Amino acid sequence: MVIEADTAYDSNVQKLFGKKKMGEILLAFRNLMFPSARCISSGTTPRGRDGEAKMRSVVLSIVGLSILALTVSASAQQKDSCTSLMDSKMSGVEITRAAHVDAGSTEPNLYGPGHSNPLPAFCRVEGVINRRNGVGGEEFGINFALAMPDLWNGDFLMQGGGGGNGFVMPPLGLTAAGDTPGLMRGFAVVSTDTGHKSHGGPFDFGFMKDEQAYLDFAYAANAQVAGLAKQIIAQHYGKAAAFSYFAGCSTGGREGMILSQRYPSVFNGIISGDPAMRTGLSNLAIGRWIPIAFNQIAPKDANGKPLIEQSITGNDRKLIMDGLMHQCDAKDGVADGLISDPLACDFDPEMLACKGEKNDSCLAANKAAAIKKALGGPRTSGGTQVYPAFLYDTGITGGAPSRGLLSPGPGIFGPAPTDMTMDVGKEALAANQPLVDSISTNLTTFSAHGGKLIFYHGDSDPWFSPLDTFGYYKDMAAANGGLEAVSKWSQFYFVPGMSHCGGGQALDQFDLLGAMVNWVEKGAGPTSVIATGKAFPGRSRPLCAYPKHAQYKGGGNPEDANNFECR
Ligand SMILES: [Ca+2]
Repeated sequence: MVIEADTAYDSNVQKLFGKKKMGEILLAFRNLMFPSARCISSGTTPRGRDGEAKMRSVVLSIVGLSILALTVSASAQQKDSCTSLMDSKMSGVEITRAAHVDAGSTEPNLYGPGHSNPLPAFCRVEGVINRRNGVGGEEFGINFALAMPDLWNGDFLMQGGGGGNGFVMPPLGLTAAGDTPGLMRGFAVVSTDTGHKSHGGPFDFGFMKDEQAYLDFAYAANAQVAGLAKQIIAQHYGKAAAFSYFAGCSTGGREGMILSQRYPSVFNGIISGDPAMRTGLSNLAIGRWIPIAFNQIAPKDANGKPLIEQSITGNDRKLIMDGLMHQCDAKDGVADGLISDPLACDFDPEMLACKGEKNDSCLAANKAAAIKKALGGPRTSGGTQVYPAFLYDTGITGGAPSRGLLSPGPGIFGPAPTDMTMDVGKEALAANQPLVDSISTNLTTFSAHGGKLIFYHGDSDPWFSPLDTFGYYKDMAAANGGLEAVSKWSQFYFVPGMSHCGGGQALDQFDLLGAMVNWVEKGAGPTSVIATGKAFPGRSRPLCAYPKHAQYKGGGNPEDANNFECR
């Protein structure tokens, strides 16, 4: 059973990702996964709940030079403590590096030019858990990197992965951290490759042929690394981390869900963004159902193959976007290019269908029907929905790299299929991946110890439907006492316009990490956080927890979040 699911997943992934030029994949992946990398800031003092760190930061800011000696002394202690970690003896663990890094260093951006802004002083520990030889003699092992800042805020943050993992990303804690990554806030931050090395970019799933590597990626590695990181943190600082957090998007979002569902005691707070929650089924939707619907209306080449890129024209996309904005933009009180109440958007492409002869001001009836079918999500021949619809949002007509759903063609998912039909029921059965899918709703242990769980999802994510994550949230709420009870420890945020984990016509910079810390440590659950983004310079909006959305109050500058309320 497991092997079948495994093979199906592997082949789905190969179909979707297998033949794309690596440079384009890397660039697209960087844009999709690390949109906030450009915004890394430095120099922020730690939050300071930890007494020692707080005192140190306050004193430093007030007294200045005369205290430098104290800092140097503290730093010397940190350096000694750091290098001594090389001698740690932990079963199954090899520490391969333990070195103090002075303030001002940078981390390279693995997926493009540039690097982070200067980092604070920290102890960097690298190592590998369970180094072994697996299928084909290949060396496997769970590699990790842990950054422990000299000015520690007393807490631990694990950052999630992306794509097929296989890289140890710089442990900075960028996800949902606004413009101040976790390391700059004083968190000890860990990252991991979850048990294998990529041999071909962010979507190399070849490791899945090795059973243990598959299990490590599917669910097992993160909790092991978290446990080890906690040990090292306690050893280095002389006391345990007070609170533990996880934040990740895409595969990292899935990892967060897995941790809440299968390792409920490891983290106090988990932030899960655009989770790759059921990739077999989402791949079925975006890699099969949607393109096949468009193939059915596409012109054919001389060999009878559909020319999918011509199935929807630029004029069609303009008609749809104009119609969508006309129908839904102002529902939140202001026509501002953001559909802030996505669940209230009642756009239907068939509204635009030509009544008589086709002309430039209407959609051909067969196209309107195909678009409605495509975005309505895959259904079996009996009408059973196997994956949810996608939202009508501002990103659906977008171009590469985060190609919108109404811009079909080759892209990050590889060549589009040329099939004209599919058996949804049969393909959906093969698309379930019990070990990978993060769909269990029993969170009684997680919630009972005070765990907090925040979801966010870009309304224009072209890979995973926000309605799938939202559907999970509703199912999970129903299974745990209802939405009102669950909202005391779990929230869901729609992010208008946002593509996969960032980008799009969106305000994609928001500090859910800070909100989570307040919730866990002070008991104050957020009702909203402020969102900004380079797509709309000078604009801010509240990002509101479901069931509320940002609504313009009706007066005042509509660029200012203060003139909106969560309603
Ligand atoms: Ca609006």
